[in-house]
Amino acid sequence: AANPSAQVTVQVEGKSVTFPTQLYINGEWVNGHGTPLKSFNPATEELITAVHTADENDIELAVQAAREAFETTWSLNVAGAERGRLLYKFADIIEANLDTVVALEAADGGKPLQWARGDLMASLAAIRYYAGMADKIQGFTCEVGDPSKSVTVRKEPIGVVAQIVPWNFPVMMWAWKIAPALAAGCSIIFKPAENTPLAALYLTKLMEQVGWPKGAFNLLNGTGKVVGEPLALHMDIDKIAFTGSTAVGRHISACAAKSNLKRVTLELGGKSPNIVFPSANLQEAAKWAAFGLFETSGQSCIVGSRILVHEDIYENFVSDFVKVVEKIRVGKDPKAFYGSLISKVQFDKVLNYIEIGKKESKLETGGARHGDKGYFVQPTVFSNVNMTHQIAREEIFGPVASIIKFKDEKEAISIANDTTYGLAAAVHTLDASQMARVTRRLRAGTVWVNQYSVLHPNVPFGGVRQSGVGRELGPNGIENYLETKVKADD
Ligand code: TXE
Repeated sequence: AANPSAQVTVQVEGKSVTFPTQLYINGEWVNGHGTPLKSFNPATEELITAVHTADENDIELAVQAAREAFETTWSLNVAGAERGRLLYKFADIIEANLDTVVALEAADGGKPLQWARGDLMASLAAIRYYAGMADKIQGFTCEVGDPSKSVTVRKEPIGVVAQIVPWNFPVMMWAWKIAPALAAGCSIIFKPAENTPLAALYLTKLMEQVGWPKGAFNLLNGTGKVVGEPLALHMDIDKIAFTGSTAVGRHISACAAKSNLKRVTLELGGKSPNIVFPSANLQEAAKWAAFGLFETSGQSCIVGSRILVHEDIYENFVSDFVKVVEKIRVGKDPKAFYGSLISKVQFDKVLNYIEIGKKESKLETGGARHGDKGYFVQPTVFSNVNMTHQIAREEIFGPVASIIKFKDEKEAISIANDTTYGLAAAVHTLDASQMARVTRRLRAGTVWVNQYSVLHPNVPFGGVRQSGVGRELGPNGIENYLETKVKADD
C-alpha cells in the first residue's frame, strides 16, 4: 500500500487535528519504507488514518542518529539542569495543547474523553517529576583503604535506548518511558503500539518546539515483528524498555541476551488478586473492586481480575458487587465509566473467555457485547470461580471479574499467590494486624490496602515474578537509564 500524505488532518472527538504521519529520525520527518499501518477508532470501527512505518534501513538510520546525538550534542554534553528545563518546557507545551492530545488519545484507544484526560494529567505529572530529577543525579566518593586516595562513583546515562509500548495507555506509557530516559541523558528510539500510533506523532511534533538536539529522540512506527524485534536484537542499542505481554517480554529478553546483553526492563501482564476480608467495609470494598477491574475496560496490567472473598461474607459481597457493576455505564459519553476494547482481536479474545467462563462457573451479570457498533463489552461478573478455572488463571484483559471464595487468611494468601504473575494485589480489611500479615506475604510489586489502582509518579511501579523486571516511576525509574562508573585515580 502507498504511504499516506506526510501530514493529515483528521476529525477526532469533534475536533479537527493536523499531525505528521511519517517517521521522526535525526530531527526530521521522513518517509517510512515499511508497509503503512492503519489506525482505527475502536469505538466506531472507522479508519482514522494510516501512518508510515519503518523498514530495516529506517531502523538503522534512527539508531545511528541516536548514537551520534548521544556522543556529541546530547547526554554528557548537556547539563542536567538544561535537560530538566527542556522537559519542563515540553510539559508546558503539552498542557497548552491538552485538549488536542486528549481527543487523539480518546479516539485512537476508544476511551471516554474524561479518562483520556486523566491519563494525560498523570503523564504530565510523570514528565515534571523526572524534569525535576535531571539535575539531581548523584554519585559519591569513598576512600579505598589508603587514606590519601579515594574513588569517584558516577552515574552516567546508559546510551541509546529503545522503548516499546502497548496500546492500553499510549500517552502514559510514552511519558513513563521518555521522561526518565531524557532526564538521564539517554537518546531514544521510541516505538508505539501498532493500534495506537497517533498521540505519539502529535506529541513528537510538539516536542520539536522545545529544542532538543536532533537525534536525541526518534520515533518509528511499525509492528512488533518488523520494528520491535530488530530493536531488541540490535548490537548498538544499549537498553530496551518494554511494556506489553509476558510472551513478548520473554522474547525481548531472549533477543537481548542473544545479541549484545543490552539492559532490559519489562512491565508485563498480571492476574492480580483483590482480597476482601469480613472486617472490611463491604460497600467500599465492592466499589474499589469495581474501579480496580473495569477501568479502561479491564485492559490494564494491574486490574484486580481475581476477587477473593471470605466465605462468611461471600453471598453479601457478590450481591453488593453486582449492584455496583450493574450501575456502570459503558460507552463514550461523559457519564461512561469505560469505553471500547482496543480491537476486533481483543474483542473476540474477551468474548471467548466469557464463553469459557459460562461453562466453568456462574454468570452473575453481563456476558455479552454492549451495543452493536464498536468493540464494547458489558461489565461481566462470574461467581463460584476456583483456581482450576481458565478464567482464573489467564489474563483476559477485558471487563470480566472472577469471584473466588476462601475460608481463612492462609487460604486467601495461597490462592492469591497461586499465579505466575506478581504485578499488583489488594487487601480490604480493617484489622491492622491482618493487614500487616497479609501485605507481607503477597508476592506482588504493589499491594494496595482498602483501595485499588492508585498510582503516583514518585512511587515505584512494576512487577515481581513473570510480571516484569525493574521498576518505573519514582527514583527507580531513572536508575533504569543510568550506569555506574567508577573513576579510580592512582
Ligand atoms: O501485546 P504485545 P498485544 C497482554 C494482554 C493482551 C495481550 C496481547 O493480555 O490481551 O497481551 O496484546 C510490541 N518484538 N498485554 O498483542 O504483542 C507490539 O508492537 C518486539 C498486557 O497487543 O505484547 C507493541 O508495541 N516488540 C500489557 C507491544 O509489543 C514486539 C499491555 C505490545 O504488544 C514484538 C498490552 C516482538 N516480537 C498487552 N511483538 C500490559 N502489561 O499492560 C509485539 N511487540
